[in-house]
Amino acid sequence: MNAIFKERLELLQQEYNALISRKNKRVVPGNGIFERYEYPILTGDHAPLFWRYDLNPETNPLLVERFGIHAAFNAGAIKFNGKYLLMARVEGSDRKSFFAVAESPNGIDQFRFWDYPVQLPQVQDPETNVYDMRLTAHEDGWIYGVFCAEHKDPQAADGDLSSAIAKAGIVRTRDLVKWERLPDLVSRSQQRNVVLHPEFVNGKYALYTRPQDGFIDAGKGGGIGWALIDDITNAVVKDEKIINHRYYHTIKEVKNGEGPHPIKTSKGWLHLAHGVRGCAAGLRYVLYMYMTSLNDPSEMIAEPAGFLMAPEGEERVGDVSNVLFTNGWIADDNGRIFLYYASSDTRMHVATTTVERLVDYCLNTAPDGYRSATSVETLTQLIRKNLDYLSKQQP
Ligand code: M1P
Repeated sequence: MNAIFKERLELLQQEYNALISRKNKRVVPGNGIFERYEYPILTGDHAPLFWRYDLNPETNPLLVERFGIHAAFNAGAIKFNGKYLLMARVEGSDRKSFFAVAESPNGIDQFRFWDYPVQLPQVQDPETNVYDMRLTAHEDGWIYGVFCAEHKDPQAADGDLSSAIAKAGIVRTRDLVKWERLPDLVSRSQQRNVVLHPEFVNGKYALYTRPQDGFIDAGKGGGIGWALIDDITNAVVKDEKIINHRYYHTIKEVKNGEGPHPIKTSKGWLHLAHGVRGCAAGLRYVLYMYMTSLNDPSEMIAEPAGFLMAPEGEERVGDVSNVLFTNGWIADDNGRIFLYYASSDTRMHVATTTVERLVDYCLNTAPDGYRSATSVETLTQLIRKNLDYLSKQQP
């Protein structure tokens, strides 16, 4: 082993070990709804050295990188055998993304990738790129992964090397190692952000969908859809209704999409989603919440105005800046929630909260009145209530 190789290897190992073992710090006091954490929990730098380097000094005497990985983001999440697992979208310098599982003992730090990325079985018409897997431990006993499978648009004009088609790919597993690929979802429109509900509804599988006119534009899609599926092994969207609409001058006027599958609580299903609006800086992606009924998970019962989380600080900058996106959260049996979110298509973060706090947020935050005047009215009511209360407290 030559001196350059040895020195570089030592430095790389030190840096990697420090990153993997770094303890995270909760940022307090926060807004009471959730707490952010100081450090991102998963990044491209978390990729093991044996993914990025040929570690044989004979074949790589200068120890230069052989496979660049620059981002780990938009992760599905699941608690499995007592460990907190993220199904990350890992992106290489070649722009292709793939799935890889990273595991943590506590959900907030020490995330470490499993040795190999997911070996995703291919379909007959193989996609170019895959991303944003939502994991659902379904009551049928399987763990499903639903993800975006992106193809070059076969109708694209000569010279158009950008137009693409988004479909929902579906896989299932019992151990998160061996995966069975099911046929892609059949739908009249393109689909992205498709999520499997964890329970049967009227004896059928239920999907949250996001019908879209084009690859980027949701167009007439209307919002987050809901479709009951007869057979998950040949999934076809026959009827689709919009359950969470987009509105003018809101955080989701351009598009929205279901995040991870909703969490069941005694007061209803808690939903986490992303909303998109346009501005001079481009598209701005934020996270928001809504709740649906226990009797009918497609029936809206509450939706606080505006966003739950928007990009802050370093979250605002990355490969696609001004983006927060989520497709994973974990609710522990004691009601603690680990909300996993990605910033700017680059890195993963965690925020912690509880079922109690999120239900309180959803049921006791005023809905959007869609006008400045209604916002002022809501604020004025709160101010008046507080000032009345405080004046009565004075000696
Ligand atoms: O770049 C921001 C996000 O854009 C897409 O989300 P949506 O379909 O809602 O526009 C996805 O490609 C997502 O992966 C990405 O984070």
